[in-house]
This record gives sequence, C-alpha cells and structure tokens, in this order.
Amino acid sequence: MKKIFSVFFAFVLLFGMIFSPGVIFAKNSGTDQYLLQFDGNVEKGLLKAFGVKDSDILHTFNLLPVVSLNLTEQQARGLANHPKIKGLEVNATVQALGQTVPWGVPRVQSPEANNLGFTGKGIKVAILDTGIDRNHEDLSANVKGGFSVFTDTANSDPYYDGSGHGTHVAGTVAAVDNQLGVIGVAKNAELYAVKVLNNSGSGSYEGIAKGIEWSIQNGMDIINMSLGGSSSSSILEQFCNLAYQEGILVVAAAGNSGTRPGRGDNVGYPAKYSSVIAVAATDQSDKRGTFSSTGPAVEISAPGVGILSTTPNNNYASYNGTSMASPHVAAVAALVWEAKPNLTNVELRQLLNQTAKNLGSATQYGHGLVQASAAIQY
Ligand SMILES: [Ca+2]
Ligand SMILES: [Ca+2]
Repeated sequence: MKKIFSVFFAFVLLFGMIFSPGVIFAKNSGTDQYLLQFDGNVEKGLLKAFGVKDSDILHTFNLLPVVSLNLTEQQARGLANHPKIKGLEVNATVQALGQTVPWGVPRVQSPEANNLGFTGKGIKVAILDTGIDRNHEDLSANVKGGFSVFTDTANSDPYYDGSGHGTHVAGTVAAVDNQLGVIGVAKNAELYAVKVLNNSGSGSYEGIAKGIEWSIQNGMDIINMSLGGSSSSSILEQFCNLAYQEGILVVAAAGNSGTRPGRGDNVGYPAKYSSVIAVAATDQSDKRGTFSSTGPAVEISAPGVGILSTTPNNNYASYNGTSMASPHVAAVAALVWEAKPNLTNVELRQLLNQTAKNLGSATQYGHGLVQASAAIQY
C-alpha cells in the first residue's frame, strides 16, 4: 500500500468579499444605515416629512446628492418610492478583496514570468492524486478533463476529492487569477484530474501505472505525482520511463521521510527513479522543511511549508509537505515550456536544474530552488 506523503493540516482561511448592494431593505425592527441619493439637490425637508430626525442624518456628501442616514424599514420603503429619490441602498459592509498570493508563487518567480507574457497557457498538467474538485470557484476555469482508476462509486469520479489533497496540489499549479482565494504558479495551465488515490489518500502502484498510461494516451505535457511509497516497483519504473521517453516531464514529491539533521537516503518512489524529478520542500527562509527527504536522488527544491491553496467546497487551507513542493516545479515547468516550446522534456529538465538558485547541500536541496524567469531568460 502506498500512502500520500502526509499532509499536516494547519488552518483554514476564509476570504472576505464585497457585498452586492442590491438589497434595499434591511429586515429588523429598529433602524439600519442606508445611503440615499436624491434626484436633484439634497432636501432635508423631505426627510423630515418622513419622520427622519436630524440626529439620524449621519453624513451629507459634497460631490453627489447623497446622504448616509439611519432609517426604519417603513421610512426606507416610503423614501424608495418617492419621485425625488434616485436610489436607496443598505450601507453594506466592505472588506478587502480576497485574492491572496501564497508566498511560494513569487518565490519561484511566477510574477516575473507573467510579466514576460507566460502563464502556462496551453500546457496540460496531469495531477495524479485524490481527484480535483472542479466546481471550486478558483479552479473550475482550468480543469479541462480527468479520469479515475477506481470503479467503486465513492472513488470513480475524478472530480470528487474526498481527501482535499489533490485539490490543494491543483491550486498550487493553476488556481485562477480572479480576485478570489489564491493564485497558482501557472495561472492559465490546463489541469487534468487523474484520480489514482482514493478518498483516504491511498492507492496502488497498479493505479499509478494506469494513471501514467492515461496521461501518455491523452497527450499530457507534464505529470505531477505528489505521492510515493518506500518500496520500488520495476513495473512502475517502466511506466515512468515510458512517459519520459514519450516526451512528458515527470515530477514527483521526494517524500516526507527526512530526518531533522537532514542526513540519510530516504527519497521515495517514484521520485527516486532517474526518469522522475524528485522535489524537496523549503520554507520561507529557503531552508529545508525538516520532514523533507534527503539523499542523492533529490534533484530540485520548491516551497513546501505553510502553502496556502484550494481545498474542496470553495475552501482554502495551508498544508506542509513535499506534496506541496512538487506542484511548484510542475507549474514552473509549464511556464518555461510555454516560453520555450521547442525544448524537449530532457532539455527542459536540464534548464530547470541549471537555473535553480543554489541553496547548499545537494543531498538536501538538489540543484536548489526552482526559478521560472531565470529559466525563461536563460
Ligand atoms: Ca484566485
Ligand atoms: Ca529521480
């Protein structure tokens, strides 16, 4: 049995939104604050006629004939229908718009790549995981297809993610730039939900092989596998090799089996195979997450500590893990491939490695922190 590299749940953030000022009448027995616009000049006499006291007139604007005031529901209804009143609105609560840029997005130079004109457009990224909630407000525009390796009712829908893991990984790659929630590293990349892990986050090497096969047959450009196990499988390795030979860039989480001092060889499979890029996790200080696996197979690093992304049912949460680092690399690869479409997958891999920012120990960080614009401009 294979297990998702564990996810340490941190906290859920709720995002504020602007209230639509379409509701005219507040529903309670006392008064509520309104914004009232006159058709012409402000006439306080009219307000008096409706029984509005001076003390309930809170502010009179200078540039438009608008007053803010307290009204009962009855006063509001009466004024709203008066010919000298142009409009009446509840003074709604306003909060800052909700799109947060997760720290990993600028750390891998996504905004610079965007400024150069590259957003991952046209690049197909298969997320081999627990599925993707394609109804998510911050993903639906980018989820273009999917497939489940399971046949049981609970797991046969690739767009049902009972775990949240796959939806989180997908958001790091390509959450939409829409003033909601978060933004992905490659905000216009195409996401494909390939469900190879069930709603508990478990799967088999057979299932992963099926997901790779589907990805080859359906023309995927990049495969992200934020999953792994500790035992090797010759068959799984052959499927990874096949995808790589077919021109797909194959990216996987290095594993969360690291030791605190960062010694030892504990990268998992499939990341350990030579055809697969093993991604280590770093924190906001560009230091290795203490869980991040180490060893000669570590190839490159990316943010994986305190990563805010999408979770099912329009939620957002912050997770830790090399599972969160791998999609940063997959997404940077999408940005660079859009910019340099003539590169083979082998050349792209080499370019990402050669332009990564050196962070020190190769067995902990590989070539270092993946950098989108450095690779694009190389
Ligand atoms: Ca968004
Ligand atoms: Ca490898």
